[in-house]
Amino acid sequence: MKICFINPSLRPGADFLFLPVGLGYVMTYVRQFGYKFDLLDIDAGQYSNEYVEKYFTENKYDVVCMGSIVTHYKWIKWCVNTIKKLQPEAKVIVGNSVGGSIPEVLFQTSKVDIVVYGEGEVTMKEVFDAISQGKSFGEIVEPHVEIPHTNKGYPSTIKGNGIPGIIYRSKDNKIVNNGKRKAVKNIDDFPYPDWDLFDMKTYLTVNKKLGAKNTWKFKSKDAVIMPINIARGCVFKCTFCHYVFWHDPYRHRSAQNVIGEMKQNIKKYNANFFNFWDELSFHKIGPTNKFLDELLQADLDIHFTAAIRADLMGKDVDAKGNFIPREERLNLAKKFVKAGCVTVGYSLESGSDEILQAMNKRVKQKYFTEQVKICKEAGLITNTSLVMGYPQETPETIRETMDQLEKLRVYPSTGFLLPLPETGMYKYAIDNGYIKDIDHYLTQITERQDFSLNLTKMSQEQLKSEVVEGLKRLNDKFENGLADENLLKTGGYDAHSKSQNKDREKLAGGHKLTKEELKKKNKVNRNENTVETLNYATQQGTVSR
Ligand code: B12
Ligand code: SF4
Repeated sequence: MKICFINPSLRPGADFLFLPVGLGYVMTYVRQFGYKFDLLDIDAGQYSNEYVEKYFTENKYDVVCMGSIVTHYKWIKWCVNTIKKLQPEAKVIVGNSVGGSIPEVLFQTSKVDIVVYGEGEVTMKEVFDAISQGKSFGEIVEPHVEIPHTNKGYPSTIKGNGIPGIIYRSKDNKIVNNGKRKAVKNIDDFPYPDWDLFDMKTYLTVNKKLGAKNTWKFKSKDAVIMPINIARGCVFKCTFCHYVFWHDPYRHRSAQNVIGEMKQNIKKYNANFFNFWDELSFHKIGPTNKFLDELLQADLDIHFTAAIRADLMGKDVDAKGNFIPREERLNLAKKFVKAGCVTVGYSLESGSDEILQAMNKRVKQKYFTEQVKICKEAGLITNTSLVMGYPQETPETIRETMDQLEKLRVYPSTGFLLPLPETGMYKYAIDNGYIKDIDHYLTQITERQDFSLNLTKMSQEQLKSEVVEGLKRLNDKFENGLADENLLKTGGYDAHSKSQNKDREKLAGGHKLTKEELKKKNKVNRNENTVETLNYATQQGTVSR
């Protein structure tokens, strides 16, 4: 059986290249069972659509697999249909949220054969087994049961029994939904992604050019950055958020397992900077302390970044109502720094408690304030984002949010509400007529810095200008020197930390740039894929959502 995996390019032309962790896991997992495959790495190769078309004209496969974030729908649809036009007999499989969160749509607008819902490793192995052994994917449940969904106007999938975690096109063109697969309990059981499957020379060289900011163990330019996934899913369900492990329990790898993977990548690739690519790397103070103790004991001499929430160190009671003294929370922040943590990402999202409640964020803005203060005291940089434009948003709530950031001297990664499939806000937008043509909507969404829908009572222009004015105020106050067009898309320039910890700059051996130099540095590259894209509010070496 000839198999090809495709790694699409979410941000063609971007300065950074991110190793695709999910794909790495899936490929490494299936290889254990003897499956061999080719990889068409469009991101690393920066291949054009013409190249892809030529590639599939010249190379024939039995199975072609790809996955991406749902914002890449337009390209995935094109790619699936191109392959099916050139090789109608090949089975085309789509995973990640561009498959699992919109199967009703993708099956109508493309000729996709199988969509993988949720965690991909075991499902893919079972699908490969079935295809290679000529077995069926399952049976339709009789009488037909339609699975409810929010994608109004698109036919429902029909309940099936068979390989869990897939939705497939049957021989008579029925779209059969085998339901969700139970997530793997212990994610330590997965083999570490084998990065030798990718062109590591390219990945490491591209990222090396830019280095990482705020390192103190080594010079920023000497950073060798690699991603690692230490936890899957999240304990919460915010109404603007979606991730593929949405229906799975929150699972954390053991510290020893994570350290094992780090050691391997330190040895193989000289990695010294790890991005914890999780929805939520650390959730509770006790287990976080334990994890960091083990990391410290391993003495790896590395830097890392992690995803947390404002309540980890900003809330003084635990879930059972027990008081957590400030000192204990400050000690945790100090331990993060001692273990090599450069920044922690946790989001204010909004400075209005009413909006935070509408988001089901289950944090209050006062936790954020407290946590920023604690992190500053410990020397830990805050990387935060905003979601602007909930239906409750007004000029006052925007000012309230910016006022809070101004007081705390934190420059945010700002995005507009981007209702993504399977989220509460997507349902709201469809039910209230904001999204009328789903295919069109999905085709034009990309980055959250680019406006998608206005759900507020303000005009779109007012909403945008209130947000931009607020950012301009912060930019001037903090002397970040961002040009107007970079207030939202900060160009990878480290505006978050710049205003927070000037000492780090000295440690890293940098010099203070003049406003003119900064403006030059902050040139925006546009993603060719759409009109205005790229999340430029990311700190160099880290990602931000
Ligand atoms: C790294 C990352 C990025 C990187 C992607 C780089 C890359 N090549 O992977 C970058 C920085 C480009 C990025 C951008 C964005 N991101 Co992002 N990102 C992440 C992050 C932090 C880690 C992804 C990861 O490695 N996960 C770990 C692996 C194990 O999980 P996984 O990728 O889901 O893979 C599993 C399954 O999806 C499936 N699978 C994956 N690939 C494949 C392929 C096949 C063939 C199959 C069968 C299965 C399969 O199996 C895997 C293993 O179980 C996640 C948070 C998270 N932890 O997922 C957010 C996340 C994926 N991003 C998100 C968002 C919203 C965005 C942006 C839209 C944000 C923005 N700025 O506007 C942009 C998209 C930009 C665009 N142009 O379209 C959301 C996704 C929302 C959604 N509905 O899908 C997430 C979940 C964060 C969140 N909770 O909001 N992101
Ligand atoms: S926004 Fe953060 S806290 Fe909320 S559900 Fe998503 S990952 Fe979890």
